[in-house]
Amino acid sequence: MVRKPTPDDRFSFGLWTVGWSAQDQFGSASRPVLDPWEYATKLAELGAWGITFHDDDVVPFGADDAERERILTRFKQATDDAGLTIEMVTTNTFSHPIFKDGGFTANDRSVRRFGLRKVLRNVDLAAELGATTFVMWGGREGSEYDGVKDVNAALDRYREGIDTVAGYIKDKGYDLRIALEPKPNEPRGDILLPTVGHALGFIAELEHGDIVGLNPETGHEQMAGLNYTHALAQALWSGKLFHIDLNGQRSIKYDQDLVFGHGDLLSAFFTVDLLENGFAGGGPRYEGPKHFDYKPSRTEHMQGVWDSAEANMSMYLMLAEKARAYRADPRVQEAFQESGVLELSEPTLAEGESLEVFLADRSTFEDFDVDAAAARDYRFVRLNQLAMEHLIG
Ligand code: GLT
Ligand code: MN
Ligand code: MN
Repeated sequence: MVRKPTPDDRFSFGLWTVGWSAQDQFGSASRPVLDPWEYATKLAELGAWGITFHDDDVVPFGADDAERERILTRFKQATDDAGLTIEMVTTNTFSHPIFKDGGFTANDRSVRRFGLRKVLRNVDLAAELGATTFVMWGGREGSEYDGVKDVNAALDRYREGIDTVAGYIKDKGYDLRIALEPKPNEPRGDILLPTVGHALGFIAELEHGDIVGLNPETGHEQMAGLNYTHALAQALWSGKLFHIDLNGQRSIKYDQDLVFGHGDLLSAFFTVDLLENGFAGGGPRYEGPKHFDYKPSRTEHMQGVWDSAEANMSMYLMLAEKARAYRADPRVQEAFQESGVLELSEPTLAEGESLEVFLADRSTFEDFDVDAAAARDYRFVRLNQLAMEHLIG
């Protein structure tokens, strides 16, 4: 039996996850759409701590100011009553046909100006509701055909857009940080900022990059054949892991958005191990919410929606318990030593060692016993088997 999640676990969900009525490219909706506050109330009952949403998840696109105010007041009341924290807010610049060629990087300048206004308006809302993260997933920023997009200009416009938003946040004094969410493709043939690495390179070119970081999603890195845990690790190392989207993906194919752990289970184990226990040798830790961005499968009706929401949290809690036992196991600690896992934290040059001294040290090269070093048995397989034992033994 897995214990019930509590607000102390800091699990949060996008409203668009449980709120997805399962309409896809091949079929119409398979479930009803509830009011936004109904999802919020139910998620809180299941033990979630937080909720996140796009502007359009709560207020229909194009609603007038009075309607917007009415809906938002009702939604805020429901989240307050349920004790839910609105930890992140994001903007939909991908659903409406106006954004078919992107929001910040559309070839049409009037669309870019409209997109920027939509985002800035939503930044005000995010700050008003007390959110501390503002995710930006540029799902339509990209192309299907290489000849139609001047990528140099597109990246200029992308930078202009993000810097304008970040500068606005600073001018207003909002306690808000932007988290870019990479994805390699879908809905565009190719999306700009396809992976965590691309996004880190982009952030380094920004004027206001200090308040811009990342929101890596499990399945999005895995769609590119990449290692999600390594992506989180590099984002942490760069001081840029601002938020996470946990879910499941089984290999390189369309974006599955499965329940966390229902894709690559071993990878999910090491993701949780990193989030809960940190790096083996210490270092930066992720302190933010555990946010799930999944889609209840189209086969599910309403009970299936709640079952799957619960499954995300249960998977995380089960893996967290196993990851703790793994690290506490004396055999694992001993294997860490033998495998040199902890040795990697020691700098290659000694403290204060000059390059001159290093080059003169014959024991490192001229007199070094290469054969002995080459014969070292790292025994990584044994260490990995211990992880497997904790995971499924
Ligand atoms: C959309 C996408 C997600 C993003 C959301 C935030 S929207 O559902 O598939 O990965 O996190 O914009
Ligand atoms: Mn996804
Ligand atoms: Mn996501």
